[in-house]
Amino acid sequence: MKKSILCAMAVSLGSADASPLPFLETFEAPGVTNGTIDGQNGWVADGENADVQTGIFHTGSQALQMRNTEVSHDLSSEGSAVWLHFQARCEGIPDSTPVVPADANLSFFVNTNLNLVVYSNTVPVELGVQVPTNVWIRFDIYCDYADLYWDLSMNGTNVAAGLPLYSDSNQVASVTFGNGGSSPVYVDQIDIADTEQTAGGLPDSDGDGIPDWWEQKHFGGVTSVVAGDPSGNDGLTYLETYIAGVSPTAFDPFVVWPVPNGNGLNWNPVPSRLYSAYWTTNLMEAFTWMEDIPYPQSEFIDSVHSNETTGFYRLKVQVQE
Ligand SMILES: [Ca+2]
Ligand SMILES: [Ca+2]
Repeated sequence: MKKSILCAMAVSLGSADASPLPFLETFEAPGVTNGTIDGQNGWVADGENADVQTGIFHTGSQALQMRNTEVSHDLSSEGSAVWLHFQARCEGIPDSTPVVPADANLSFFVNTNLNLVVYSNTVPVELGVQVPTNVWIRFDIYCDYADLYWDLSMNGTNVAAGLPLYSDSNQVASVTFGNGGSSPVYVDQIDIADTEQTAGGLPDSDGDGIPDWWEQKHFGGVTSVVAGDPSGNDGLTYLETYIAGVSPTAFDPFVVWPVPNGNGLNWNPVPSRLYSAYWTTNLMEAFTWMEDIPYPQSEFIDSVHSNETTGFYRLKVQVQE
């Protein structure tokens, strides 16, 4: 049976050699070498041609080329959400419609009209979104296993949000890419994580600094909040609650507490955040920068002012880029 799944995330039983998230696949040496991907770096290919090649790539000097094949990789995750992004490139028009496996959580594909088709639960929905050929396209997926929905963006623009998951699994266990046609599909820069990864940028449809996934998760639409408006959390703006990683709807302070001898701070760190510690001896004076502390560190120890009896710390938090 021909399958032309461009991307399907399917759940299967986790295996002993499943890769823990985050999982990054660049298709570069020495991780993988030229030739079939089957058996390299944990990938399993089912079909004719699934090759790492050097002719067409997005980043580095190699990418995966697929024809009449499916490739999958086992994953293991402790998280309740998955952020997936990758680059894909279709060289021709797909000539078949894929069969989505019953254990898939979410699935989308490019149909024979070059339109995107997403699965809303078990129902395929053709979007009015044309997929260009012979050009690299970035796809971003947010999959929420707590609230059982997923979002899809193409080239940074949301094209579907809040779609119910195909099955009620509560963890990702594998990812599958496929192309049932004989015209090549290329894939590169696959990045799958179960914490927010802001380094490559996240889709932000209204450009307000709060990514789509967060607006969708908390307020049911990717452009639902105005970043500078007051949230339901004690006077913080929505943007501030996103950055600090606290509730935007209820009182939920970001708590910083002193280390036992008082010469430093502890806090609960949020993924993809950079914390900066500042000091002043007098609140009438400006604070002086002391140190930057990236996630997952959660402590600042002040070796400069350890002999001083009074002073004030300030902890600044920003999103890592
Ligand atoms: Ca590459
Ligand atoms: Ca936004």
